[in-house]
Amino acid sequence: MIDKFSLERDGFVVSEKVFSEDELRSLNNLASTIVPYIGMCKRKGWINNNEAHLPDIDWAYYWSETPDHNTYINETILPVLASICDDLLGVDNWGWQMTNRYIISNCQHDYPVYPHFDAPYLWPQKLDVQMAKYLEKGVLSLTFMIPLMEFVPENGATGFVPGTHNYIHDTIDWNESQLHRQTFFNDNCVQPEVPLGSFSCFYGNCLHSVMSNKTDVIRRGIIFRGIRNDALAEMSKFGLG
Ligand SMILES: O=C(O)CCC(=O)C(=O)O
Repeated sequence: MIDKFSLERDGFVVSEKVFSEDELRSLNNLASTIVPYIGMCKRKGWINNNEAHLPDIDWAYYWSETPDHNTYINETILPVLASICDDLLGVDNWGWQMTNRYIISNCQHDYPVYPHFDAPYLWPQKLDVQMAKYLEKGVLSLTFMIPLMEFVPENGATGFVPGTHNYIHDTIDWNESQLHRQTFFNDNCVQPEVPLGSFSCFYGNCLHSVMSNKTDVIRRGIIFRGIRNDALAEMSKFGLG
């Protein structure tokens, strides 16, 4: 890992170049053909999976499903990421979040930030489930973002607030505290560059957000998330994705 940021200290880190740039460019071409699943429309706000396939949506950003049968993903990318999960979450102590393997396409926009935590730290549909408060202490999830083109601040490289993973956050008043969180985020976030061939890895409880893309090129990245087994079991008990 490049040592400008530290997973332990900051909650996120950028890897060295480990993946083939040509393969990632091919994946970017493939990703451009996959229909949106959900996302944020500049004029209409949140668009769910009933409407996302419709043509002419003025997207700020959207998610589409990662292809299941891609050889480079399955035989090269996932094994690299799995070995990191083995190290940090424990061999046989974690699994992939299968319902949330997305390509995020960040279009040209200046939409407000949406700082958030990832599963299993935040369930916007069930805010009373706060696993960080009652499961055994330790890392509950690791999110990986594999850029399909270089991530730089101009095209909306993911924003993070360093060190936020060190706290147990109360999410009950999530909706009411959104404006305060946006201000806090805008005042404190950093946007590490992630070269093509590298990836970012962050704890699910490190506050982060999709950022505005000031270029006219859609910035895509693939997201995978490893989650500790006890949290996966809770998710299945509560019917959470
Ligand atoms: O696209 C990004 O930079 C961040 C995406 C993200 O936070 C998410 O999909 O939950």
